[in-house]
Amino acid sequence: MTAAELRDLAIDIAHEAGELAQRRRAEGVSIAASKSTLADIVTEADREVEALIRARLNAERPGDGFLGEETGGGEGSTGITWVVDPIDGTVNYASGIPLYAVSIAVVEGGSDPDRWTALAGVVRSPVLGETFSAARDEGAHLNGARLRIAEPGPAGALLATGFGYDPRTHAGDLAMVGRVMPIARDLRRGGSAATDLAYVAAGRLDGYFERGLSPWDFAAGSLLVQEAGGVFLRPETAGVVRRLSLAGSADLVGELRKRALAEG
Ligand code: LIP
Repeated sequence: MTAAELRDLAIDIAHEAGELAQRRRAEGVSIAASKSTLADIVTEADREVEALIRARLNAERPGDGFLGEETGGGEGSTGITWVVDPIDGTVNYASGIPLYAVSIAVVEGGSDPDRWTALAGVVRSPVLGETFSAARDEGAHLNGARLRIAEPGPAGALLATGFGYDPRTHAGDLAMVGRVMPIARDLRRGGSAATDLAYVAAGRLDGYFERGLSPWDFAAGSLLVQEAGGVFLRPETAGVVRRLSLAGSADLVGELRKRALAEG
């Protein structure tokens, strides 16, 4: 399958998965468990949506690998791996805040983000009816319309960020926000990294920065940004476990990197 064909398969599955997530939300959501911390929750819907995605991929692409937030990973035999966050923005979803997304990416070269090549990605926002999609070298689109990143205006950059589930990391993350704010016109914290990255690709946000994302949070959104003419970067810093993710124009990402990583 070509990258465009993989993208179109991901779109079809993301739409079905998004409809299931919406139905379960309307029926009432139950917390299934906490993961890394009390704040890091998983709902029964997260698990059910990931199972649906996995079943569809097993049927359509039986030899491919899979890396999902809720069920982990498995290497395939084709060199192709699907990287899935069934409901990105889980806390929003569980709280009834309609900003959540199904994120599905397909990569080649294994499931290490530092080594893979992303072939296609989809971020589906079911409540808003928005499908952000990209295929390598085919551009990024929102419901079929071509996307292009934005450059910050004279008032500064409209930025988004997020905070980890571990309260012990909040002080450091807030200090990083303080170092970045002098170049910002304002800051958004939407609660879904995949959506934030899709909004950078769409030019709704100028830039994004966050520490500690998981591969499934950024796998699709990073390709959207790149195919919309932007840069997605995860600088490696010795001894740093919660790596920084950056997205935006090349100039803005360079400035964000300098400020975010400065010792404060
Ligand atoms: C979430 C991200 C969010 C981040 C949260 C969490 P989840 O993903 O989308 O931006 O700040 O810590 O990682 O857990 O909802 O799939």
